[in-house]
Amino acid sequence: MLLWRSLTSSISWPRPSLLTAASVYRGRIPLYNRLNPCKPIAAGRRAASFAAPQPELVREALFVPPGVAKENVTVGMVLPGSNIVVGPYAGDARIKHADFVKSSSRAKDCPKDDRPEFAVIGRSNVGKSSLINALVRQKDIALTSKKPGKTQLINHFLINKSWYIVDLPGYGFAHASESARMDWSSFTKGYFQNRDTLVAVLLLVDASIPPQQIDLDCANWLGRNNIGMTFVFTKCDKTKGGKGSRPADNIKQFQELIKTCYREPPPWIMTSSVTGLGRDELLLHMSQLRNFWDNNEE
Ligand SMILES: Nc1nc2c(ncn2[C@@H]2O[C@H](COP(=O)(O)OP(=O)(O)OP(=O)(O)O)[C@@H](O)[C@H]2O)c(=O)[nH]1
Ligand SMILES: [Mg+2]
Repeated sequence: MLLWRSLTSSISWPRPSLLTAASVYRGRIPLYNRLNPCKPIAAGRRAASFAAPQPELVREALFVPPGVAKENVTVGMVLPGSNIVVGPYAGDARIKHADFVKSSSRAKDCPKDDRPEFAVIGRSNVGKSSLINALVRQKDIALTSKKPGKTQLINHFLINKSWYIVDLPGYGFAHASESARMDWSSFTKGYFQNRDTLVAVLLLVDASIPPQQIDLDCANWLGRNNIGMTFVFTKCDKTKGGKGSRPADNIKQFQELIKTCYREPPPWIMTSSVTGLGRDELLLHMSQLRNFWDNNEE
């Protein structure tokens, strides 16, 4: 577990990397669905995709999991819309059951068992609850709202009776110092520091708006506390209206801002809870994090 944490949260100052949304490939993004775990690609389509010219990989921008050597990575191993390489720990990513378990107001009230869990965090209104609903394909298992601040407690959802997804309250109301802003809720902080079963944090970032300082502060706080994270860009369907900038540009800018902070590029993925973009890919990534954790738990 410690090895994985150091891989996903290896924050260091300063060591530049080439982490930009557009720079994982120097060609076109590979076909969506190439690694969809639920729908294997038919032999004919597979053959056709191998025959197509392969874009050049920018290996320095990739998140390479344990069990994979960077020099052996091929385009087909990278999840579409992400920098995430799929390795030998990836497994069955399907969700067959999802049950709401409980809401807790304190870390010590959270379920006490040794099942692995993923925490979903981000600014209020970034789409945390919507992402959970999209992942489990249930409309309202997590409550959503147009008004920020809907989720006020730590909510545990049990998946396939074997692991948890946790919906946490959003941060981002106060205009205050970094430390004050990160103290968005003492119980949330307490949760991160005391939850031994935490496999990784999914840090959600709204791709429909330019980078926000508070998200960068949150990433830095997680990094300093050695908590593994995956950046999940939300609302990637919002290509029109808003403040005029497009998700791809916002993601690129965000990555420019964080790229000097990491020894190895952290995993990132583009999603939309409206269109389902990135759903299967994110679940596959979570399966490899989970399986690695299961196999290396101390
Ligand atoms: N277009 C679009 N809208 C989204 C997406 N995800 C969430 N939303 C909308 O964003 C709003 C906030 O979504 P929530 O899922 O409640 O956000 P949250 O992060 O859980 O918010 P809090 O619980 O208040 O912290 C809702 O109106 C959602 O419909 C997305 O991928 N695309
Ligand atoms: Mg919510």
